[in-house]
Amino acid sequence: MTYRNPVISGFHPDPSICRHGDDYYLVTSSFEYYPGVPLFHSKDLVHWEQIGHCLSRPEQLDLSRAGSSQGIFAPTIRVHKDIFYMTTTNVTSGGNFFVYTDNPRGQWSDPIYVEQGGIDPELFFDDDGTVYYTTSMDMKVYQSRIDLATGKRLSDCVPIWNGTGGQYPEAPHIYRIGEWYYLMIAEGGTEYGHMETIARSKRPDGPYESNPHNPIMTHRSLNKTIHATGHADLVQTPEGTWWAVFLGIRPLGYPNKHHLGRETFLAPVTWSEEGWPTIGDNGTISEEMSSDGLNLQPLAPKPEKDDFDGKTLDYSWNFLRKSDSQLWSLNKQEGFLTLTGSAATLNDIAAPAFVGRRQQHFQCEVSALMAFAPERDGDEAGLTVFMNERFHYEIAIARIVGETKLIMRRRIGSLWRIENEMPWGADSITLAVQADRERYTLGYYDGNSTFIPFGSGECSLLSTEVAGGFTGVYFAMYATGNGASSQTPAHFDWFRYKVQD
Ligand code: 6LW
Repeated sequence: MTYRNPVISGFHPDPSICRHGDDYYLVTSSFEYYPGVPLFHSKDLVHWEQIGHCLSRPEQLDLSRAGSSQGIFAPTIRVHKDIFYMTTTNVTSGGNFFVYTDNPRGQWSDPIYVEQGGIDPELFFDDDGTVYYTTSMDMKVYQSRIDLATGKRLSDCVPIWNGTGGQYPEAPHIYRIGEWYYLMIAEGGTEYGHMETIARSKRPDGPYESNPHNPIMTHRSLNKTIHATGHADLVQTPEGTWWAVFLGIRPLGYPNKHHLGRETFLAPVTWSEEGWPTIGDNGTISEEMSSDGLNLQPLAPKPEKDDFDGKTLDYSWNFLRKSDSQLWSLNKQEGFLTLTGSAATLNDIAAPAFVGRRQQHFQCEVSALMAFAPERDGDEAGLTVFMNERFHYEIAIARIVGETKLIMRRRIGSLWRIENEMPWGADSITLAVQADRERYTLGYYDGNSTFIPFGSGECSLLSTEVAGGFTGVYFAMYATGNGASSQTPAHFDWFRYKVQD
């Protein structure tokens, strides 16, 4: 039997994992998106269901100053004495902190801040009750002991390992296995030079001795469809076998460009007789891998269509920076998601009326039935294919110089233009975006359910290699008044995400 990588596709980087009994929990980083730190559950390591977010209240997550790819960096999740802890960094507000809960499907605590610099924090609970806090800072891995109740440091913060010479030694994780403490890190940067290395010590605070066989995983310079593998975390099954989750990318074209973001992958871990681990097949991994040792339990597929009939939004939906009840609502009687545009646009580092989900497949189609009859010049609502405020494509209805129009716009860095427009008379429209491996085709469905293309844009121009940053493409419903509050709300009756990979 085999399973397919990535196990969580689309923008889901920096995975961290823990096991509690037969249940696995996994978190990923979330940057400027709200709620923060998506939380997944699995019974078999391969099939993952999102069960919430660790940061779902404004008291836990202030992204008001977060530019794109700022905000929430890499998290670590751990369980200790039946309490779950998630620690991460808000790089634009407050720095390092952790939250905890006895029920990961419920609410997580308010943040407990830790006075330690750096990113990619790790919480390690030693058997004697000591809690170690380890971060990546100034090209080294630093550590202190902390008081779990207050987050206060109980010792100086000191460097414990520099790695093997790759740039950005980061994503430290510590494991006690037998008589050894292992310190595993990522090196080389999160791009094409990414790798995973490991060291060990008889004590959690070192001195750490580097594995002579490092790196234990890398795809640098290899002819592979998956690149940038690294930022790993280890977990042991109840039966005793070891697995790693880590990030990777699936670039297309030449030179390489990836637009789905960094995704979450899974590979088995083997241990040498000298007690050193290797990830995958001698440090490399594949899209199809053997599931030997796993008891696969597939999940029912998620419905393609969201009718917005529930009391709350599905966990797959995100806002930019915050959830603002002035800008969106769910109308339960009629089953609409209503967006009311503010002055903020998709070009601003702001919190526009935006409800989006990740693109998780190269080939897919999104469509949405929208009722919108703008009356004021500037009012606009529709669908966006969104990488960040400087790189996005739209298909929308907009009021421009007294006329209501269907428009297709592209913004690529400092270049932007309405590529196509025509007068639009009807009060509602089914907007759609069809994605393949080369391009997005934006258009609408006519009365005969025929897709009418209205413009297109290259996927590569929304890739990380062009747009920069740490995130991946979103499909979003949005509304804006383009500089003033919008007079007319946009009602979305449904949104469909159809996989065609
Ligand atoms: C993450 C860090 C990194 O915290 O990217 O390049 C950051 N390195 O490990 C964001 O994913």
